[in-house]
Amino acid sequence: MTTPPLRLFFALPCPKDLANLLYAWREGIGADGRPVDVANLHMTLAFLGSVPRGRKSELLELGKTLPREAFTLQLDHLGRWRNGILHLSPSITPEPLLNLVHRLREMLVALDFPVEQRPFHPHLTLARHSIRLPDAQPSFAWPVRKITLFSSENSPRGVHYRAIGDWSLNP
Ligand code: 2AM
Repeated sequence: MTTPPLRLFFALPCPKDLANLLYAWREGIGADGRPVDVANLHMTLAFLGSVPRGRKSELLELGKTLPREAFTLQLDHLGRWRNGILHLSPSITPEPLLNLVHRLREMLVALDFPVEQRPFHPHLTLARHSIRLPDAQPSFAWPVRKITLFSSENSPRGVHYRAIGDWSLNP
């Protein structure tokens, strides 16, 4: 029997305190759609999709060479895309985040991993299948101190994101 591939993505994991705040805020504004679990809140940097297990070590090595400059994200915009993704985003994308994503994409290409061609739109998904944009003005500061390689796994309780690699950023 062959071992199934992993479903991987690099992301910024939302710190627990902020995730709890966002969860409560989302409830308070009466957001519709299917909420993302509080433990799953994150910002995707690069989605890899299906990856053979044997290639995991390449990604763990790649993680070690990523830029390590810490930054703060000001989540000051609530938006909804036509695909039903209700999200928070920063109206200004910090330079270190742009550098990080640029470098990550560059290294993934060099290793022959599939890479998103579209421009990077930093966002934290709050809910999926949303049909209504609540009228609300967010203002959350997210001190970004960690990059994580996640494996997206299905369990009887829904999708679970398991951290398989973590790299800390230097303030
Ligand atoms: P999101 O960043 O808009 O929330 C794990 O599936 C994460 O990777 C999700 O957060 C998801 O969307 C993001 N992602 C990006 N491209 C994806 C794709 N083609 N399929 C599934 N998830 C994708």
